[in-house]
Amino acid sequence: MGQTENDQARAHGSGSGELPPGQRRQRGWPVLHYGPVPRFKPLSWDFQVFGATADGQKHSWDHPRFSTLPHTAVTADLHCVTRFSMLGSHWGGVTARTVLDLVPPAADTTHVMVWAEYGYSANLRLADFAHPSTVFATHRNGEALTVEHGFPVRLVVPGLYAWKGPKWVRAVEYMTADRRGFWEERGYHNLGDPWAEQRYSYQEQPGDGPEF
Ligand SMILES: Nc1nc2c(c(=O)[nH]1)N[C@H]1C(S)=C(S)[C@@H](COP(=O)(O)O)O[C@H]1N2
Ligand SMILES: [Mo]
Repeated sequence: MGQTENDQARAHGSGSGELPPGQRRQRGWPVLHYGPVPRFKPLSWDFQVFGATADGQKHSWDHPRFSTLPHTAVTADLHCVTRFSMLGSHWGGVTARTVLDLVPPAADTTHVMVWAEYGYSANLRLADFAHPSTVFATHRNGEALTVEHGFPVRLVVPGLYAWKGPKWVRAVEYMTADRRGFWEERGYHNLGDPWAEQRYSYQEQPGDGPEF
């Protein structure tokens, strides 16, 4: 019996250590992002969950309280759409599942938007967000993230291209319909599965994403 697409995504999502098509292995960890590196302001920093929450309320954690949330370790690869992949990192942080448990979404939630400093955003299907290895990482290989790599918190979504993982995360928005994030509005694929080489929006099939 063949694997379903979902089983495959799950297997890859947990950090298979394999190279997706069209990718090459990168040793070391490049820094890549659009715009400036934000300065961390501990007093005003918060992590918000808003939109279609089950109780209709916005929730937020300040930095000391966010730091007390349960931590999990996840082994996962990072695949940049510019074709480098960094295989086999150990990420430490708060899983998306923990966030979903602490702030349950309304029953009709289908997607989330993850928001970062300066308005960077990435949209995800709820199922991809809820994958057990999707993690709001604070550490890699036992060390706190540097500011260039997203300190204090960056998202890692192992089964998708790395642009789906905002650095400097500040909020999660629960959504009852899909909406394009920063790169998804600028010509990148709405779904971004590296195993299917979903790089650009012109490759989208009907149903892969909302109209522009
Ligand atoms: N806030 C923010 N997060 C971002 C980006 C960005 O431009 N801004 N770029 C994404 C892209 S395209 C990649 S490949 C990874 C790179 O992460 P790194 O610099 O830690 O290697 O960050 C992702 N997260
Ligand atoms: Mo990237």
